[in-house]
Amino acid sequence: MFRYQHLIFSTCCILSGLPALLPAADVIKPSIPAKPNVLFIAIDDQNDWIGAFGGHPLAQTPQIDRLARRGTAFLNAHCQAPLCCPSRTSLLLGVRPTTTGVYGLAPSFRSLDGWKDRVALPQHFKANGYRTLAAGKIYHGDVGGPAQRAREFDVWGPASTVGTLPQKKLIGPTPMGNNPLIDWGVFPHKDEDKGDYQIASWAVNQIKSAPKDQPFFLATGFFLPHVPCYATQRWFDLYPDDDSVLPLVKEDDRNDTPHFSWYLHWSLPEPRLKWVKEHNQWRNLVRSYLACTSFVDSQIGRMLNALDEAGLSENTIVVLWSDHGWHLGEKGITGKNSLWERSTRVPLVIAGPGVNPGGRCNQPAELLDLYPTLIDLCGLTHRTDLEGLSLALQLVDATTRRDRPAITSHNQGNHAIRSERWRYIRYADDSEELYDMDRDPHEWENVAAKPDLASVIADHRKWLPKTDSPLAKNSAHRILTFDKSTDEATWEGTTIHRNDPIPE
Ligand SMILES: [Ca+2]
Ligand SMILES: [Ca+2]
Repeated sequence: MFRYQHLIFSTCCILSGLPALLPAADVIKPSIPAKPNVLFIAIDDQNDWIGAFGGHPLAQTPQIDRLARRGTAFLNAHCQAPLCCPSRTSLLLGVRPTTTGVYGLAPSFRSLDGWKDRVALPQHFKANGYRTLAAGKIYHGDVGGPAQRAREFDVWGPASTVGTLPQKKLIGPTPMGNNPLIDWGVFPHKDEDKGDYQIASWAVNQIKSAPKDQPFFLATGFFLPHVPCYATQRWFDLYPDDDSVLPLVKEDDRNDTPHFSWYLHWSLPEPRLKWVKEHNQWRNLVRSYLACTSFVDSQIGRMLNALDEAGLSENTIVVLWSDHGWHLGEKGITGKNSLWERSTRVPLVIAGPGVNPGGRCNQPAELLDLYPTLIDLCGLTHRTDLEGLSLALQLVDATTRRDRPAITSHNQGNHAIRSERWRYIRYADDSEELYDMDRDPHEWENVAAKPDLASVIADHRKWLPKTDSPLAKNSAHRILTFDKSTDEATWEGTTIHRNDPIPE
């Protein structure tokens, strides 16, 4: 009974525009500042190999874990697209990729009629009296010229860079184009010369010198552990030089996944597991990725310390998220661009005034939810054109049910539906996968063909996006289309026939 009344009360307050967390004053801190600051932390290509998220037993992320203790960790949070540009576009606009048609690394939504003037999340903060600042990668790519940049954020800090580079690739040439970004390992350089260190330094200075009479929305986008995963020895040595660092993989795992599942990452610079094993690079890649994760964690710690030292922690909402996950051998691949857990699950933590400390939410959550959630937490003007659901209730009581599963799309017609227990995948050629995440957390056994699970599939199919837009104008890079009438797919402009060998 209590729960029911509580939900009714909370929902009414949110709908009426009252401070969203007011009704739960008995379980949260009593004073929520009218306009709390926001520290908005994005990590690029960071999967769930974070201590508090349990994706890797050896991951060392003491700073993010500290933040998770102070706030609520969303343990079943997923991106809306397993790729930078569509994921970030969705989060920043508050609408799904299946609404905008932005599925690839291009176009920028600011080049599209219908979206070029849409008020993005940082602009909504600005319109509500906030000073907005950004450093590193928040948007994917350029938003436009100086005039457009000034419209997106008030203050721009350093751009996203790797920083110091080795003189040549450390791992040698890689298949599918020998892309210069596909590299990893240790070489002598200084942490201070890395792009992410400089972004944190800039953010620390902004926190220390923040005007007292205006709230801030400070967005920091970290580059690592995006490839190239270069680390100094100090971070590399946190992880053992033996096979205990490797993720669990099943050798014949793709035998029961549809052939179409390969089309989603048909030909990419990221090497297959077969290549990294044959070239003795698997352990090196995994250690490098983990080392970069720990390095970025420490930079986040510097910003959290700055908030403490400036006396702003009690008055600042901290949001930490990644744009999508990354495979390191699972399902035979490295990289993103899949609809499985390792690619869609992201770390998501929200901490600060009004948030129940130590909350652990297992309800499905979407990065799409951040826009309406921050509107509630910060008392911004409400909007009726957002497709996410506010997580305000889960921030008070992490067990509060969220009926909608998390939905991830990769190009038109390919979708994953992640509920509390199940992952259902439907590809454009109507092939399917179903995983029981309670019994099979590695997604090793596709049970879609089991007759007794037909009702589970039917329940999940209901959530397939009703709007499934075709490609936005000038879509490019990692673009897949499928023609049912010919049974032919097109990847990056090249036709794939059913019997074509899977590229290695
Ligand atoms: Ca990314
Ligand atoms: Ca399998």
